[in-house]
Amino acid sequence: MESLVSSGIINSYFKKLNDSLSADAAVVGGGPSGLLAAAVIAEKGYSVNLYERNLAPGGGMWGGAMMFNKILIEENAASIAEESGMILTPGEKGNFVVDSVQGTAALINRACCSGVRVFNCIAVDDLTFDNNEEVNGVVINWSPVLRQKMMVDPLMTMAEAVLDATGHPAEIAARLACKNGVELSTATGGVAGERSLNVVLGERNTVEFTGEVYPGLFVSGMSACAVGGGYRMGPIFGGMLLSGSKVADLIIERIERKQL
Ligand code: 48H
Repeated sequence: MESLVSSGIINSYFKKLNDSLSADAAVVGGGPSGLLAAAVIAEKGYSVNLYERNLAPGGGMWGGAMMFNKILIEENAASIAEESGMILTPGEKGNFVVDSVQGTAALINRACCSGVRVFNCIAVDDLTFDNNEEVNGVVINWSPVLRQKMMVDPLMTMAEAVLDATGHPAEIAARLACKNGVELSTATGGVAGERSLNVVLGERNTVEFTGEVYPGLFVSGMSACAVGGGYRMGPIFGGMLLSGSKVADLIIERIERKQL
């Protein structure tokens, strides 16, 4: 029995890993925007790998605000939240309140049930390039290996589209720009940097700056805000869902173009 337990896990994990070596989309970061984008792309029948550095996906949504575990969702994102299985309670001025633990669990569940291959405890450390012209994959390693700075080489998995959904640090877009000296399609040609807090502008900026910043590399959520130079917005999450939904459509368009 003991060896059956081990072989059950090893065989199914390695099958998942092997199947993931070439995917339609690779999502870096399992916060709300990455989880939603991954789910929507997978629901259209495309293969999606999602890499999350931490043990649990969910990013900054679990903790609500200052660990008061409630978040706000605006009216214009309520239908996405509901479709994702979140329980919405009417709040003030058309906004809704969601229990952050229930809301985060619902998004993770939607992604898993739609067939997204979720790899937790794995971080994306770099990107792969096709002739320095487009991003076409990710370089991955175990998070503990990277945290311990162990000298262990990574593995690579290929994808038609890569999404930087790494939140405030916009790690992947920043790495692409700084390691390769390439220009991103932003006002500054690089990662412009996040601005201070303004709820209305921050929510608007998040969606506005969501998109393809280099051929094959897309940004969503706080990463889009940081790359485009947008405001932060505090514990309100409608913009993250709208951004995830927008970037999913853009990535699907790219996948369909590449597959013609
Ligand atoms: C693998 C990685 C890597 C890597 C990071 O920050 P997130 O929750 O992302 P978003 O943008 O979907 O949501 C932002 C929201 O949570 C938030 O912070 C808000 C609304 N802030 C407003 C404010 O004013 O502060 O999640 C990003 C995820 C995390 O789980 C990271 O662990 C993960 O990405 N991650 N995973 N490889 N290189 N870098």
